[in-house]
Amino acid sequence: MVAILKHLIGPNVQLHHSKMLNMVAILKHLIGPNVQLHHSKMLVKPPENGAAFPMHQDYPYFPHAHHTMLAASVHLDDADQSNGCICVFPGSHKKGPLVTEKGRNYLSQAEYPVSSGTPCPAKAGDVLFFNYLTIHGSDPNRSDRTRRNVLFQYRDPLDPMTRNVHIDWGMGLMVCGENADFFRFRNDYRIESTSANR
Ligand SMILES: O=C(O)CCC(=O)C(=O)O
Repeated sequence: MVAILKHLIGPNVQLHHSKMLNMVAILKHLIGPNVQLHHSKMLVKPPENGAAFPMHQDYPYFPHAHHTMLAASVHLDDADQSNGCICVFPGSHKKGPLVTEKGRNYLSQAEYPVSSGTPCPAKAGDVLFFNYLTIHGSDPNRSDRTRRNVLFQYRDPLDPMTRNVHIDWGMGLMVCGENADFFRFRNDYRIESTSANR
């Protein structure tokens, strides 16, 4: 992670390293003593046409039994409403998993328009944490500034997935603590043969 941030932001690795230690402390506070990476991804909203994310919960993409999963969205650029910062419904994780639009993982846009969410403006380097049941989304980027985030999803290693979906290479890396299930539960990383990869 330090190497990626160094490449994207600049050479001040010492600063990022101390931020990483803070990040582990926050993850322990939110999840518990054992924290495991589920996956990471980078989001880039280019100027003027970066697409919107309709409001959704991350739960249906990778459902787990105990809902310990949370996102840590590391901002690489300043984000505000004009370049499509993340908007949330505070406290919505308490609603539990919600019904989604038919055949999609988004929530009803009539019931949950992005415009009724609470914007979370952030500076480059800020990290926004939210549970995977928190309703969130973002507007398009209407500015002339790129909006980039790296989004990490973390969980308690003893929180089992309830459907075998969203398997990523590298998932399962321990951030801190221990994985008492290491020998009992192993993800199946096989990529199924489809007409596309045959
Ligand atoms: O960063 C954003 O604008 C939202 C990303 C998001 O909701 C997601 O990846 O689940």
